[in-house]
Amino acid sequence: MMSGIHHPRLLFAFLLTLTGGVAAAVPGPGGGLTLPEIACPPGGTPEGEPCDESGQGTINGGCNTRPAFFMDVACGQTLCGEAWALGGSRDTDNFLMQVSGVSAASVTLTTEFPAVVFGINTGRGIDCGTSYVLDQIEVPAGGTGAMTLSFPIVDDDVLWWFVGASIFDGLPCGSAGEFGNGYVVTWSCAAATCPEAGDVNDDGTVDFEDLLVVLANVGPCP
Ligand SMILES: [Ca+2]
Ligand SMILES: [Ca+2]
Repeated sequence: MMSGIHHPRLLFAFLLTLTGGVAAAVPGPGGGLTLPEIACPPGGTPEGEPCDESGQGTINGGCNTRPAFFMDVACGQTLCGEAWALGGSRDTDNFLMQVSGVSAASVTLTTEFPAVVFGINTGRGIDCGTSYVLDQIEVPAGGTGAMTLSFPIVDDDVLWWFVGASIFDGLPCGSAGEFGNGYVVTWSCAAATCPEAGDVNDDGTVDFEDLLVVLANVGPCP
């Protein structure tokens, strides 16, 4: 559950895309059709939280645990995780990312189960009462989805990502149900660029050096 997380307030321009198709089902061991398992790509970071329907654990339960637990992630990182949903509850995987100096942050999710991703504004601190969803995507089982948040969007330099099932039942651990438990999520960021008008000396930074150039050229144009 995302108790304490407010609904979206659109304070920014954003791009939202669903990419790729849904993977084709293949014959399973029991003769029925099943979706192919998603492999963790080389370099992928394991989530490190065991699939356990009895609770949220102490790794990344976010606001569903007291105290709230988060995993730190970084731009360029790929993480391989698992999630469950059973009897009205679901696993919640929450990640914090430093986003200072970037113009956009993107997330791509490939999932074995119906999933949802939230990009959450931390509101000058990790606060389960004041943080709110900036944007979200739902990704079908066997599918891949992506979302880009364009800056300036946050009033802090930390962005909070939530990954979990979009269902609250029918996803036991051990891929024992209709769906698998695995997902792969990748983050990427675009570096912030200076406004061209202010970067007078074209060195990629707007600073006092630019002001000096302006002051040295004060006066009527020839
Ligand atoms: Ca998990
Ligand atoms: Ca979790």
